[in-house]
Amino acid sequence: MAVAPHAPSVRSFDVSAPQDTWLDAAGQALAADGAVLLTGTGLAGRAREVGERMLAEVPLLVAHHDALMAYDDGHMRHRPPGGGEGHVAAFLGHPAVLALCGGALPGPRVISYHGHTVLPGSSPQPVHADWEPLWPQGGHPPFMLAVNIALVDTGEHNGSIEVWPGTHQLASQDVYRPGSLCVREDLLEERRHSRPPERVAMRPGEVLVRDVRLWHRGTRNTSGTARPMLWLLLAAPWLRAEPSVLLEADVRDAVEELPVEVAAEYVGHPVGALSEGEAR
Ligand SMILES: O=C(O)CCC(=O)C(=O)O
Repeated sequence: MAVAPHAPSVRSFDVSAPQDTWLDAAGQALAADGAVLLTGTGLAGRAREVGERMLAEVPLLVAHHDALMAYDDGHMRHRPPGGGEGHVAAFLGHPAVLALCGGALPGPRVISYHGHTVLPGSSPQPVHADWEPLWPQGGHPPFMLAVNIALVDTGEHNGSIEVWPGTHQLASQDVYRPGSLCVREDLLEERRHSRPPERVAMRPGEVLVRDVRLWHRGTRNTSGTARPMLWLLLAAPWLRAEPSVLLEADVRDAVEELPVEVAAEYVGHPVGALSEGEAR
């Protein structure tokens, strides 16, 4: 069957340029495609450092595989380091990310600070959304954005994320398999022909901002090394959702100075892969 013409790939914007040269176009691309990639963030060094720390925790993830698994084998929920050495304030308060997210979602609140690590030999996840629409028939403006920050070079070899551009606009309760946020197979087949999915290659420190309704999935990591990534949720201030941001007390001042509200719980013990609330 011939593949119908479709819009170009997920667009990428170099945010080291002045904001007035990219912000409007990035906002429009986010609204139309449901995802945009931000490059030139200046986060590369800190991202690599945190990536190293998270890679050192991989044996813990393997030991607690079933408790930490998200959807399928090898896709691990992985809480990032929550203290000063985790560069938390830099990741939660990046000005370009906040400008873009704040345009789509006035006054957002960070309600989740987590990570995903894809282990070598992972099975692809089912295509899913991260959040259900606010009401059954959907068709409403964005209410929550997911922010993925790459910590290592991420490509087809080590499980780059797959996204289905434009599908945030299709969100309704009829899209998912019963009792889940996994997209119905017949709809995937249909969509594949009108606008196929894409893999998003990312360099350390690059940021993928996506509408939580966008169809996406973690893929197979065929390299011999795990692939960590950060995953934040920024929600409209009026949304009622249980926050999950666990941070160490030493970063409290820096986080509270950020120009974004962070729904954090601060604790007096180290925060990492197996912190409170995670598998033991
Ligand atoms: O880590 C990834 O590449 C995507 C993971 C994901 O979508 C999930 O676990 O919900």
